[in-house]
Amino acid sequence: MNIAEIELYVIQMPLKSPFVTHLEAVNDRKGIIVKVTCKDGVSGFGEGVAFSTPWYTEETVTTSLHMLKDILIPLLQKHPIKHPEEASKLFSSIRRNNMAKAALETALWDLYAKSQTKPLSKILNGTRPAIASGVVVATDSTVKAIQQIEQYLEQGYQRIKVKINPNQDYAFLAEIRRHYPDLPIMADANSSYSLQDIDRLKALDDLNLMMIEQPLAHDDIIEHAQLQKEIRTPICLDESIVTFEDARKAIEFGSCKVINIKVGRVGGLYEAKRIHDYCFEKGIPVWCGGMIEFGISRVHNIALASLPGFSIPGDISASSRFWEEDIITPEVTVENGFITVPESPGIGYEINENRLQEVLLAKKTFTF
Ligand code: OSB
Ligand code: MG
Repeated sequence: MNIAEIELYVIQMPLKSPFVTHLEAVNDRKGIIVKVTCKDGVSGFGEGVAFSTPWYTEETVTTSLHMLKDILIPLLQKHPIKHPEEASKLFSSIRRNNMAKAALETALWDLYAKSQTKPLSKILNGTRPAIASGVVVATDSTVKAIQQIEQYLEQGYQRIKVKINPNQDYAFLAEIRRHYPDLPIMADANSSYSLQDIDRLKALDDLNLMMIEQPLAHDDIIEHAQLQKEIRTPICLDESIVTFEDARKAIEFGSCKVINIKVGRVGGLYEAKRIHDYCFEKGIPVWCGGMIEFGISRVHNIALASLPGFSIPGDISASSRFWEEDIITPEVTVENGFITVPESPGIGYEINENRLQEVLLAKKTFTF
C-alpha cells in the first residue's frame, strides 16, 4: 500500500450529557485518530475506541497507544502489505488488543477504498443505500429516560435501547413500555446478572423486548446458552464475542439468537465482516454496536452496517447524539430514521481540521 507516514492524534471531548451505566458514568471521551498517508498523498482514517479506563473491555487509550506505537506500527513498517486483509492476518500474531488493531486496520481500509476510488461500503460488499438508526438511553432516572426517548423519537430514531441492571429493570422497562406500547425496545445489561437472577430475567419476557443484550458475564457463552433455554426474549451477545471463533461457538451452542458486532471489539473490519458473513449464512441477525464514538468510527460503522445481514437498527446515531461538534464534516445526520450510506470514495467524509485542533491533546508521527 506504499505507506509514507502514520499520524496518531489523541483527542478529548466532553459529552453533551453523561452516559450512565452500572459500570461507569462517561462524562468526557478520550479517543485516538489514526491517519495513514501513502506515497501519492492519499490518507485513510481510523479511530481507536478504547475508553480511558478498562470498564468495558481490558483495553484503554493508554494501552492502545502503546500497542500502536511500539508493536503494530513497527510490525507494519517491517512487513509492507498490499491489501487491508493482510493487516488483519499480520496483527493476528499479537494476542487480543483488538481496539488498537482496529484503529489501524480501519484506516488501511479507508485508504484502500480511496485508492480504488470506491466507497468503503462497496469494498466491503455493502448493499444498503441507507441504514436504519437506533439510539441508546443511558440514565438511572425513569423520568429522564422517558424525556430522552421522547426527544429521540421526534428526531426519527427507529429503535431505542436502554441500559438495565438488577436494580433498574422490570419497573423501569414496564414504565417505558406503558408510555410506548409499540416501540421497538431492547435492553442492554452489560453483564450485570448471574444465573441466580433467572427469575428476574424470566419476568422481562412479558415486556415484548426485541432482545436482551449481554445479561451474563462478559466472557461467558456457556451460561448464556443455559439462560436462553429458560427465557423467550432473544439474547444478543456483545462483550462475549471478540473473535469470529467466539461467534461461531456461541451460535453453535445456542448462547444467543442475535449478535451485536462492534468493529473495535473484534479487531477490525475484516473480522467484523467474517462474523457478519457467517451469521448471514446461519440466519442469525446482526446489528452494529456503538462505542460513544467520534465521527471516524461512526462512519466506518455506517459502511459496515450497509451489509445485508445488518437487518436490525443498531447503535449508530447522529454525531449530535453525543457531541456539540464532531471531528468530521459533514456530520452524521439521521433523516426519517435513516442514515445515508455515502457514495464518495473511502469513508466518504472529511476531517473537520479546526475541530480536530480544538480537541487535540497530543500528536505523534511515524515515517516509513
Ligand atoms: O454495551 O453497547 C454497549 C457504549 C459504550 C460501551 C458499551 C456499550 C455502549 C453502548 C452504545 O451502549 C452507545 C453508543 O450509541 O455509542
Ligand atoms: Mg452492549
